[in-house]
Amino acid sequence: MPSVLTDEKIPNNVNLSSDKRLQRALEAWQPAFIDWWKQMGPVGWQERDIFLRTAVSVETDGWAHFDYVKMPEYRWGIFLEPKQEGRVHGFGDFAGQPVWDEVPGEFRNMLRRLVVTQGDTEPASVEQQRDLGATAPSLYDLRNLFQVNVEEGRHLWAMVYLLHTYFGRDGREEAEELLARRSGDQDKPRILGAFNEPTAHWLSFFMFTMFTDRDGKYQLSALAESGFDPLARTCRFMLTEEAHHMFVGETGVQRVVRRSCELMKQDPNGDPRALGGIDLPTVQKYANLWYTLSLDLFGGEVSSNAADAFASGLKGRYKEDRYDEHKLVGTHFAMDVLEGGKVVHKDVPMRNALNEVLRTEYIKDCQRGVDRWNKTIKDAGIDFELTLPSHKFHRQIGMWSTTHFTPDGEMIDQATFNARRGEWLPSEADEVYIKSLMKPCYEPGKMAGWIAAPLKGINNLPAEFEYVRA
Ligand code: BYC
Ligand code: FE
Ligand code: FE
Repeated sequence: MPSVLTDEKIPNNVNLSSDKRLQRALEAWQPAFIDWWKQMGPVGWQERDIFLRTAVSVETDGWAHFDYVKMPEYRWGIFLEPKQEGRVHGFGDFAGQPVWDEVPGEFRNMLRRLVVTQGDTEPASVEQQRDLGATAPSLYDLRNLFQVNVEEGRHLWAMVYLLHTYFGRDGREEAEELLARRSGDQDKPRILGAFNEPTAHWLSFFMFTMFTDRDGKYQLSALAESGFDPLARTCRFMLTEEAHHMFVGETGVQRVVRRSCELMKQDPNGDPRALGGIDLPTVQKYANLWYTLSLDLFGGEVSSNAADAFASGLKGRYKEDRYDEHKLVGTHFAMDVLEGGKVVHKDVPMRNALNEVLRTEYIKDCQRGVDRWNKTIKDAGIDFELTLPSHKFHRQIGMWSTTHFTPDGEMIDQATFNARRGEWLPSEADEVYIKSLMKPCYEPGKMAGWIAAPLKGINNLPAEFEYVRA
């Protein structure tokens, strides 16, 4: 296992200097990445010292180094988990056979598409979040935003490493394209729906990191099972960083909720908006929005792409080890489907149902987070419960996208949906109201009025630490 060479242009644990051609190709991509970062990354703050975590190795204790750094000087590196000798395919048609260190010709296109799709989401999220530095509720939050941003940048590096190393010329072209598409752009949008949606304020940012980064956790976990070993190894390490992104989202919303409860008790009419807070029904609407946009990221309910990716050993299930059976031939998944305009519960061949299987695991994980928000509300003595809407509600991908449902999962016509949309999803007025609250609060230890302080700071530092230096 080569150790990390931090004096190299590109920090890495893949012995990059032993492959001069690859090293040169990546060193040629590096300035393009920095240009993209300066153009499309966080607006402002680029010359400021930010207290950031940098991955410096993959050792469980000690992989992260915390210090002040200017973002453009962040040491984006390439880190793969160590190779496990003798690793075999854990699922699919090749189960039990040795994993691949090179791309098998017959699966090259499918694999490239998976890597490109994964890679595309990383810079997309940075683009979506680029204006948020103007309105952070505290220096603690500002720092967390930038932490997420630089690590999504590193995740882009992880995928570009795979493209350059294993896909030759078209891999290099794809790597350039990853810097050319733009979130929300009419002509060259990012690949997946949610990554073209505006994240115009901090409530959307927290919902995004709660729900959309959590899709990342599940997709990366499925790719971490891959029989293409370099993909598995790189995704495993990406998951280590991902945990913090979801922490930012879950605790961010939790702090909004806590503050909302405090203000409800302070206001004579129990209305947090009267005191500059965010009311819980509005929190619910933003949860509905970002949860459903994120459900779309799992793809169609019945998918031959998913079946092919599993069969060929490229993409497994969440924690494949927990299952007894890894071939999934002749087995079925019982799920709701739309047939002749009606919802019916039926058995679908398992391999074709794997997007839905992964989505089902994701839903359970989201629910655990929502339960923790509800505990905060209950502990405050407020009678209100946040819920996850039905997986059929407000879908834009898959079979449920062809008709309309209430958050309770009841089928309705389009007119009814349109008439009631504002009860369930953020309205223009909600968006205007939330944006009106977004005033920066940049004194160490101070918090904007619409959000509670965090319970503790970063890396055992106090919450009032100067996370971004003036
Ligand atoms: N939007 O067979 P189907 C993260 C397309 S997040 C637009 O149903 P499949 C992160 C699909 O491409 C994790 N198009 O689905 C989070 C296909 O198009 P073509 C990202 C969509 O292929 C926060 C057609 O519909 N990683 O890391 O089984 C911050 C039929 O597709 C969408 C991955 O996604 C959509 N939502 O599944 C930063 C892992 N959904 O080929 C980062 C890699 C589907 O007919 N990607 N389509 O033109 C995959 O595994 C799969 O591509 C998907 C789609 C799960 C996304
Ligand atoms: Fe990521
Ligand atoms: Fe993330």
